[in-house]
Amino acid sequence: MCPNWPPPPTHLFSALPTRIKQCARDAGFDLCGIAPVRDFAELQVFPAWIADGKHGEMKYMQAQDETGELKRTSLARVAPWARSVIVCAINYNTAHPYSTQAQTEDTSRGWISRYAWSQKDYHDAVLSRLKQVENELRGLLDSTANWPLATGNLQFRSYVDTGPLIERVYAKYAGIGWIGKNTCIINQQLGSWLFLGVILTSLDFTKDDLTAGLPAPDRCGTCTRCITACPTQAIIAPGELDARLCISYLTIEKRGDIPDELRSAMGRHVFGCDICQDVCPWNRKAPATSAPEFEAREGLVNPALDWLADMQPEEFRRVFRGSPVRRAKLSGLRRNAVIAMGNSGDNKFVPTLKRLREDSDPAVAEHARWALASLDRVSGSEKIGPGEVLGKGTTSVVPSSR
Ligand code: B12
Ligand code: SF4
Ligand code: SF4
Repeated sequence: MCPNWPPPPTHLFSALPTRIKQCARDAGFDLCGIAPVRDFAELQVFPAWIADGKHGEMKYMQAQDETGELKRTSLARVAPWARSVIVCAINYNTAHPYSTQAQTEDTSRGWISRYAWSQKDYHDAVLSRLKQVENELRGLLDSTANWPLATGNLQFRSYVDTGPLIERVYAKYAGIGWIGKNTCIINQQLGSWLFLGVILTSLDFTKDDLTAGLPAPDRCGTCTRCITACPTQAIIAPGELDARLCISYLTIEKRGDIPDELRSAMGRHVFGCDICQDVCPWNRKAPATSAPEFEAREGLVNPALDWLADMQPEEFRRVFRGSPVRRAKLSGLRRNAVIAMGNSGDNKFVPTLKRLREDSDPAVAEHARWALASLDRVSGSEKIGPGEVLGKGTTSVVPSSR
């Protein structure tokens, strides 16, 4: 807020956090809180995380300001006008089994993570709701008599993922939930199937709203289920993830080759990973969402691996129009499906994989060769080279946590 402008009337200002939370509820959010802009202690570990290369190929995480500092370490530097961050969260859980439950044992099918089944990409679904909150807030302030502050002088900026901030740290200090050992924000009532969205604002609540900046208490206690269940040991310490090892990163962000030593542990995950949330006790009774955009698209819960591995560009565009799965690109999705075939222990995929090892996409071809060798290892004496004898072996090599 411009320092020369008078502050808004006290009665409006003290009521504002409640009004904002009401606007968020009206827009369909399940949770809303307000955090002050601060250089919180959790942000101080970020430079070392980047210096160690734990962000892998996600170059945007390294973005720096003109002084050479990492943008994400200090919102105060990159958005000096911002005083508070309104954090909104929406439940995306749908009533389908978890990846760790027995229903996924059909070895011819893979796993797309829960957040990506949706009818609509969460970036759009959450951003449109944030804009609604922003507009209602502007309207509310505009219509307030006796406060000559045109809302043009107030600043708001809404982000879903793309802002120069680590949303989970602000969510913690807005009271949305605690940062679990799996690094996810967990709410005591709703669990962790939450999307976050933030509105940076020049409104300064720190003096007026005593609840601003109060973190939700950590309720992980002595539990370490997520750390133990992670098939790639990507959670290297409580609250610390090496993204390069995370199946979510490997299947969504990583282009080209997946490191050989990680492929087996990826099981049949073809896009994202839910294991460290599936095993979390706080998700045992997680309620289902009422937002229609997050209902699952047909065919995406436990998708057939041969369907994905053979998908053509036209079908990919049609099936995944407006879906977060587009992020992996067709090449990445087919590569992931081929790895999953290699991990299925199911020899029925051998003919498909033999065809795909000659695929014009080098990533698909290379991983198909690996998958054939992997099936060969699992089926023991059964041969799959030229002149092979195909057996019926179906030993499962999915992660033990499934
Ligand atoms: C890059 C990214 C990823 C990367 C890296 C994830 C990661 N943990 O860093 C990959 C591709 C692996 C990923 C995966 C997923 N992601 Co993601 N991702 C992001 C993104 C864009 C940036 C996150 C980031 O800055 N990471 C950098 C690291 C260093 O930060 P951090 O893990 O948040 O760590 C902080 C805390 O852990 C804190 N901390 C907490 N406890 C402790 C304890 C100690 C001792 C210390 C020192 C520090 C500390 O310190 C860190 C800050 O420096 C955010 C959106 C955003 N702009 O924030 C979404 C976001 C975090 N992702 C989200 C989701 C849904 C997922 C997946 C569930 C998707 C899926 N099913 O596959 C998985 C979850 C995997 C996991 N266990 O984290 C949601 C999380 C919602 C929630 N409930 O928490 C977000 C917020 C997107 C959104 N707008 O809703 N993601
Ligand atoms: S998302 Fe999967 S791979 Fe990544 S930390 Fe969680 S369990 Fe491990
Ligand atoms: S599984 Fe246990 S340790 Fe991991 S986030 Fe959930 S409560 Fe915390």
